[in-house]
Amino acid sequence: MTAAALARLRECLGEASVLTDDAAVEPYLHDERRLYHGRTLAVLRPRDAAEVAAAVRICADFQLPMVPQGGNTGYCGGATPDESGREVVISLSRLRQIRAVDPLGFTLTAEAGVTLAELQAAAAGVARLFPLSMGSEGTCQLGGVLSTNAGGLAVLRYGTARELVLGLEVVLPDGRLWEGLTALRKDNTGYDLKQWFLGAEGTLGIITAAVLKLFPSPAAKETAWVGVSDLAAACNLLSRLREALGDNVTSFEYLTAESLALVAGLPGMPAPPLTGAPAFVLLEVSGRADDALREALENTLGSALARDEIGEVVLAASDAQRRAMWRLRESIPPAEKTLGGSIKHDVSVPLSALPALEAEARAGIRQRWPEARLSVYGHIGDGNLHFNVLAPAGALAEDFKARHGAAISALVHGAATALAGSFSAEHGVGKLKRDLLHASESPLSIELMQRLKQALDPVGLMNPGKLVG
Ligand code: 2HG
Ligand code: ZN
Repeated sequence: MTAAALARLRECLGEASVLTDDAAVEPYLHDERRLYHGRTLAVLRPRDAAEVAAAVRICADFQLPMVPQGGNTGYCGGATPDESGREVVISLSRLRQIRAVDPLGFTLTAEAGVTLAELQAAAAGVARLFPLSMGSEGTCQLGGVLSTNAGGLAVLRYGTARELVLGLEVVLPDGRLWEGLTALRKDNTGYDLKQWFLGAEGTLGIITAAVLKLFPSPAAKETAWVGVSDLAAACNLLSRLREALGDNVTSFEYLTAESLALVAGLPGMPAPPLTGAPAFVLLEVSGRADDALREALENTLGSALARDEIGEVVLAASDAQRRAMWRLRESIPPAEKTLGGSIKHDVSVPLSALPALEAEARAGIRQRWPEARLSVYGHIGDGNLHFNVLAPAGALAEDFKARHGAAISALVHGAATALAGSFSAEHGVGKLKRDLLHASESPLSIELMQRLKQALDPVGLMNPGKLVG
């Protein structure tokens, strides 16, 4: 039966688009963090939406479970097949067309396999901005970005991936193509169907293309690196900045000296613009050339300094210095990785509760694991903290994670829950946080999710074992 399925897939997609050779399928079998390693019946590499639809129809006919995969940069194992060897991986990386760019309508229509950096470049080519931005932008792909409702570094101003979508094209679990590629900004005609698939991690269908919102390209940008005593001081600065500069505040990242020290261990890193404070804010404001951003920023930072609310400040004097600041921030996850990885937490709470969250989690860790190293940073403007815990210096990372990971995560997630927070602000659920989802959401929320899943994928073939599937 599987031989017959493979024969049909080869006939439909062509030999070269159906990989079964061990070496060829290997890169598709594990996730970015190497938390999971699966097996697969075959990796399919369709070239367009019609081929995706045809492949899904064949898999549905043979009742083969399917795992959609994009750039494979996710953190929760949402795109990795299980160990049964029955699941078929459907790679979207050959859906590479930018189908349309409309500078007048401020939209861009692109296929699932286009990388985030390519989308940004296509928008910049017509003097527009596609604002989603994150460390993995060179390799992460649109389909995955939308399926995980990715966040990143400019959510404060522009929102998460979900908020940047006008229309979607989706292959449903039975192989039908839902053509929802509208570019309308107003369309009040019933349920907003595209929302079902955004952040659904490929459990309800496969996104093959999207119409995205573009924005005016900011002519001016100012970036600053500010020393702060703690997270409360950072939150206070954010509030002052927003009062003074409103929506010009584009990014507001918090990073502790602990995280910066990890980055310093990577080869070729620029020196931090300033050190000596317990924590730092990396902030960016952007707008029109005549917005007098620099002056407004200098005034706001100047009065905060005068009131002793912040420490030293460095304003980026060149684009090179600005890029160096961002490089330091974006190098925190790779720095953790070179040390054997961390026990990661991607928690969010209402912004005003952020200092309490950090204090609570720190105190708990210090009490039970006084030697553990911390790497705490995050997207403060979004109330989102990455509270990561590393093995004590000299200890074996794998061993520490295996022995203490569950208890440490229970502590950090417990602190977030007690403050009405979320255990997954931007990284999604996948396989990794499936149990947490069931434990944290109300029975009614889980029931509603399961009903939606049942309605769209009654046989349960689409990305099983992820989210509520
Ligand atoms: C970031 O903010 C990413 O850099 C990764 O969300 C966070 O690795 C992490 O814990
Ligand atoms: Zn993040």
